[in-house]
Amino acid sequence: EEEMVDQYHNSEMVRGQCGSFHVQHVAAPSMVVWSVARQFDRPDLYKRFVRTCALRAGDGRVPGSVREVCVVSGLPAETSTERLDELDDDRRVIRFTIVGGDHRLRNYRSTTTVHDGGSAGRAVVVESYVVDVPPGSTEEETCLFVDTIIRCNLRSLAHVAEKMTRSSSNG
Ligand code: A8S
Repeated sequence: EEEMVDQYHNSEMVRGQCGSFHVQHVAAPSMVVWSVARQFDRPDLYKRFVRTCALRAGDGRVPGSVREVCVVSGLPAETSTERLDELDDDRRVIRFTIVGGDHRLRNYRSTTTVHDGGSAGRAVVVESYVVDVPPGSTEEETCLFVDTIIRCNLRSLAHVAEKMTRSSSNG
């Protein structure tokens, strides 16, 4: 039964994995939010834990592009190797998989979508992920860790897009 429910609600999650999703409202046009979120080679535009990022394969737009991210000190990791799975400018979808690095997030896959927010100049961002629960950790610990990072990233994305919108309308 549990398996059927899991399968029904999240067809991509298998045993030993956990995942969640977050919704962020933004006071900026979805086009502006997407212009930031779509830049696979520039996660540092809004991800505050990213110190540097370099492309290792592809151009950052073609699926299979690979980026190597170095994160700020004080985290339980230094680097992460991440592959672009999909970048769709029409549907405003970006998906990537973490394929390496000195951290514990094995098989981390995330999907971020940007939507119109219902009224003019407003957007909604949805980010979901699935990741293996590392040996010796619980689902709760794993999700708490990832959720904290994602909430931080989404708030920062909102701030960046809102700031871009204010500065372009104020001249
Ligand atoms: C993202 C999402 C995550 C990034 C995690 C979850 C990470 O960059 C950080 C700390 C870690 O221990 C793992 O969209 C890793 O970037 C901030 C280095 C992968």
